[in-house]
Amino acid sequence: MLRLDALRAVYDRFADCVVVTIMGAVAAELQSIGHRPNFFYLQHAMGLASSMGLGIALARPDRRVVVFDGDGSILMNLGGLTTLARYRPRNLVHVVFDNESLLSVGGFPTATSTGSDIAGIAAAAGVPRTATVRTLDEFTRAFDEALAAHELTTLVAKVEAVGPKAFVTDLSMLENRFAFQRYLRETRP
Ligand SMILES: Cc1ncc(C[n+]2csc(CCOP(=O)(O)OP(=O)(O)O)c2C)c(N)n1
Repeated sequence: MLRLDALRAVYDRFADCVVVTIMGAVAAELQSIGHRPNFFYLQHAMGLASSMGLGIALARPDRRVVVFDGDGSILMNLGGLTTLARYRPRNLVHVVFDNESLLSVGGFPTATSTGSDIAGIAAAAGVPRTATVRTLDEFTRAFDEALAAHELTTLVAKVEAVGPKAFVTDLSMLENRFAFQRYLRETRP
């Protein structure tokens, strides 16, 4: 499965959600499909997209929050899974695109390439719904079920270690930061 195809398959669901991604390849791929004001691309702070998603989910129980994480990123913040599980926001869907690689910085293999199981780690941390999917159909079904489940979910999607040609986009980090904050403020109930 290609991550870009997975994002395309569920892109129309994002209209009602708040979306947070890690930096690099996935951010550029989502922007290539189409940026929206409810999307935030967390630059530089590797590993912390799920923590930011947790904060937004707790502060905004009226919105579903989707985080697009990477295997290298979540492996840098495994304690974040225990905090997710402790607060267990029902409106958070945590997707980990697992390409077994630090793709955005050259493709060095991560621990999932030697057998570490992120869905297993998340379940052991106490995340109530976890799954690993390998095909586009499985991903689409599991993502929709997670959105409908109203329960914290970590969904690991095994994807090929393939990304866009360039990771730099014309949306600057600061512009995204201010516009996203404004979006959250203006949509507050
Ligand atoms: C604390 C920290 N260490 C290293 C980096 C450099 N860095 C940026 S993206 C990245 C790889 C991310 O890997 P993964 O989460 O698996 O996503 P992928 O690039 O494979 O899509 C690294 C190491 C960083 N931004 N911050």
